[in-house]
Amino acid sequence: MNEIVRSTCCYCGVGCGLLIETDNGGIVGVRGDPAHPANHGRLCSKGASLHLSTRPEYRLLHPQLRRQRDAARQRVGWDEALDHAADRFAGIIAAHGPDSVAFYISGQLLTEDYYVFNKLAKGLIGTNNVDTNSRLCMSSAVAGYKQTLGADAPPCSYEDIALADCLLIAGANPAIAHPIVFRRIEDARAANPALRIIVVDPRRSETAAIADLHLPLAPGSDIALYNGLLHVLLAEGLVNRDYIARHTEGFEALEKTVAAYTPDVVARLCGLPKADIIRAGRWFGSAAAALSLYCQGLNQSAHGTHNNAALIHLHLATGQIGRPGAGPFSLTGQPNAMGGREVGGLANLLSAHRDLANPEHRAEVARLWGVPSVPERPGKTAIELFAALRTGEVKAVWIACTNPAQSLPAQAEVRAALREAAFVVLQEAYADTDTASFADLLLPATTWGEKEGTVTNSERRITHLVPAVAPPGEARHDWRIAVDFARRLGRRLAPPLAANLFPYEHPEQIFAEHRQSTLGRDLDIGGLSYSLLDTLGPQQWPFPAGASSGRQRLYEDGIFPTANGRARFVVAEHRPTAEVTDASFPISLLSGRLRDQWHGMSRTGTVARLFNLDDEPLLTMHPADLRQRDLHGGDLVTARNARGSIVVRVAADDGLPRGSAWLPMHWGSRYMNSAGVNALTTPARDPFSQQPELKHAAVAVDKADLPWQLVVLRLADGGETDTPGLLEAGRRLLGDFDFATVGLYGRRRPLVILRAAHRQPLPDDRLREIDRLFGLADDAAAIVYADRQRQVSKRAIAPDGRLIGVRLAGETLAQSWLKEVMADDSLDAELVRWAVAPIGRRPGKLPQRSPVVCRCADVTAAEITADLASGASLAALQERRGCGTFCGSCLPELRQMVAAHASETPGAKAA
Ligand SMILES: Nc1nc2c(c(=O)[nH]1)N[C@H]1C(S)=C(S)[C@@H](COP(=O)(O)OP(=O)(O)OC[C@H]3O[C@@H](n4cnc5c(=O)[nH]c(N)nc54)[C@H](O)[C@@H]3O)O[C@H]1N2
Ligand SMILES: Nc1nc2c(c(=O)[nH]1)N[C@H]1C(S)=C(S)[C@@H](COP(=O)(O)OP(=O)(O)OC[C@H]3O[C@@H](n4cnc5c(=O)[nH]c(N)nc54)[C@H](O)[C@@H]3O)O[C@H]1N2
Ligand code: SF4
Ligand SMILES: [Mo]
Repeated sequence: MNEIVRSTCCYCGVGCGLLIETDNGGIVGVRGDPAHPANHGRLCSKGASLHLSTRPEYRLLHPQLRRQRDAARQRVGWDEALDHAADRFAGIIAAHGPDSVAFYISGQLLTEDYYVFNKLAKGLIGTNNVDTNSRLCMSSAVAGYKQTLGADAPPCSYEDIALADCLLIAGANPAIAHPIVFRRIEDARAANPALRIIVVDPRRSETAAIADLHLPLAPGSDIALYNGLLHVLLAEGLVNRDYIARHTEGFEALEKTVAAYTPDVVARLCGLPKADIIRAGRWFGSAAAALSLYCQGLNQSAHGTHNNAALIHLHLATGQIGRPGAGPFSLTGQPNAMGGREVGGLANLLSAHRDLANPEHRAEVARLWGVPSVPERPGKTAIELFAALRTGEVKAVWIACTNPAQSLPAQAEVRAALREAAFVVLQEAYADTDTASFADLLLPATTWGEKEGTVTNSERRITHLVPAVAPPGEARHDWRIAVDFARRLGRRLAPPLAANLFPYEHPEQIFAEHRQSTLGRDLDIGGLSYSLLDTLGPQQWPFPAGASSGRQRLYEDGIFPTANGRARFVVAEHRPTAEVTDASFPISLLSGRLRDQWHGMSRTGTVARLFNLDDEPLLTMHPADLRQRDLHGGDLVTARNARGSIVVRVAADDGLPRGSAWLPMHWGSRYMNSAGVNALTTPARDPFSQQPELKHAAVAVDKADLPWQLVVLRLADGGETDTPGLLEAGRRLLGDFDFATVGLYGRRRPLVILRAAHRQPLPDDRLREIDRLFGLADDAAAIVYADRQRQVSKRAIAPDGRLIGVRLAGETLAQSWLKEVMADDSLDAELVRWAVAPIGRRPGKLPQRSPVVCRCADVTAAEITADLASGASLAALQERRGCGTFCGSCLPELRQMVAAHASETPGAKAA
């Protein structure tokens, strides 16, 4: 029987609501939830394909334990797993003290999960060593808000996007990273011709396409730019002296500082035209409502806190805050980065926006938890934590819902630390992330669609989630695993104290305790409960007892949560990036996101459709930089510095400034033969937030001389059930080549693609082994081509004339057309022999794929035309193919196709 369960998307911080459709205990579909205020029914390609990412073959289903270093892990029961973990932690704590253990958790956990981990570390064990991947993500935003506004709270709402008349999008690429926020930006653009959009990004990003003014500043020069804009505001009399006098402090000192940031100086520091700096200042300063949207381009910097502060200054100096359409709106990355911050899930924070450094706050939390004290010594932040693991100061680490062996900078050090640690626990939903290979204990966790608890999105909106399906295998809820471990550890460490610390049998008990901790604080949610969230729908905090709805906007009264109620200007000076490019390492390496992949790809990397836009990690560079190195798009290069070296393919992008390169962050050791971009990134970090400078590393890029190439294209002819095994086959081969990637592609059926290159040809017996691994060994169904002299060997397998696999070695030109026809599973039997034709000749009449109209549902113009011809209306098209029902960006084109069809066809109705 089909059922519909309300939930949210587990990807980005937009926090879109969706409806999960289940059938027979399995998830069979998703749709945007029209009733959710974050998205009003829209979803992007990632959210819209969530139901395709739930296959049990990819999941971690049972606890696994390795009792001795280098031994294989074995399946164990939950009791044995957790008792072992408690013994190890208790032993290490007894011998080396509470600070010898640590927890490294995630902004993708639910608030309740987070709460328990925090209490376990700070309340029971007595260590503040609990940090999260938010350290790589939002900690500079947290510090920036706290330094200026006094508390870590984004003051705006998504609705402000429609109300602004100047949008400053700085170091953010919402077209890719927050697509449904971007849909709102597009709507605002369409509704308000006077809207001015400024995009500050070294790259001409996908978001820059919508900008009226793109400021491609030099990487890392944001402080100079915002100081320069403030200089312009002052020079042109566009600051709000009255607001500054009544609601802020510290302006005089800043005014002195920015006097030196003249448009000339800033033009030089940022590499921007002076006129553009002045224009941006005027636009911001003369707007009736100015809204900033910002993200990792500001945060992931060795001066990220001041990047944030310098931007917030512009709002304080003009009074563009606490009003409709105005304010500094930090976009959160992960679905529940906000919830983690609310419960104090960072090494320097305590529950409900309390500070570890504040003795009163520590006493309050200790009272609340019923423990004698909360430790005073700040915990280790992410980078410090892994450095301490490497030196042995920290001996055991419990990792949950994050993949540090891919996402932390300077991977060589991180992986050495994980290898040498005395005890590593990993609590994961998926089977084999890069971190899993280092785990002594693997604990299977439930994930999207299976959990109950709450999440808070970028606009402070809390949604209550309920499970749609039962956990697979023996997977357990994250809060439950933490509680079961805490009880066991409590019995070993402090029996009387621990007896009542973790009484929870249901997540709402945890929520209630968290709610209690927020009373009277800026994020007071005293009026919320699960049932109220179910009846009223998702709510923004604060929501104190007695309130009838959450608060849309903060600081409307101009009173800030600082000691004297005034917001603060802090003096921020321009600083170079931690690593400056030079003759040996002349390229500044940027990294970030692609639209259809999520971080380490444990989930998105299982969905073939999500590779169709980008199926390889490409290092993009300015065409002039390529020419200078005698490189062409498609060539392989080595990118290296003192920390590591990787081999990738290059592509030209004239939207990049000269002297920089850009690489997506998503490909790690499971999809390529290196750790990916974080082999090269620097652990240098911001002094206030301790957030590392993931966005800038100095590297050298040179041509890689790997003349011998190999490509395997293998259709998963059994469909999704075959895909995991084929991907695994590719993975086993990655290490055999100087360059290799494995991934998916496909529409009708998944196609697994291995691409490799090597110094010299592989011998025939190795090729045979590869053929065997990919199920291409059947001689009866094989068509082969070999040119010994040129060391070319090709093999295609076509049982009953249907091409299911091709292996090209030595010469691989046919791969691009083969990829397309195989993905459609549309190759005529007579064309099969072309697969192995010499020098990649292509057949004359190749089936041409019609252009894709709806990228989310992957529907082509031909398919739409065919449906229209058979009498379908727009509604019927949407129902049948899903096109135009996710992000909505193709709706204008769809409507136009329907109208054109109607006008050409007498009697047809335009829907
Ligand atoms: N598709 C997809 N969406 C995601 C995610 C994902 O993995 N995939 N992850 C989510 C998470 S956790 C996060 S944190 C967000 C991140 O969201 P964003 O921060 O919007 O995305 P990024 O691609 O990391 O970087 C944004 C931009 O910063 C620019 N940039 C680099 N250096 C500088 C600089 O010095 N100054 C300025 N002004 N800009 C600079 C880059 O060129 C890039 O275009 O995305 C979230 N959404
Ligand atoms: N070079 C470079 N590096 C970066 C960045 C960058 O821009 N450039 N961005 C940084 C940023 S902003 C971020 S946020 C990080 C993200 O980095 P990570 O946190 O390492 O990324 P994910 O792949 O999202 O890891 C989450 C893991 O949790 C698992 N999981 C999913 N759901 C659940 C669940 O419910 N419970 C449990 N226990 N596990 C679950 C997933 O399978 C996945 O392996 O990367 C950072 N690293
Ligand atoms: S914008 Fe896309 S990825 Fe982000 S929450 Fe919405 S559907 Fe999910
Ligand atoms: Mo993030």
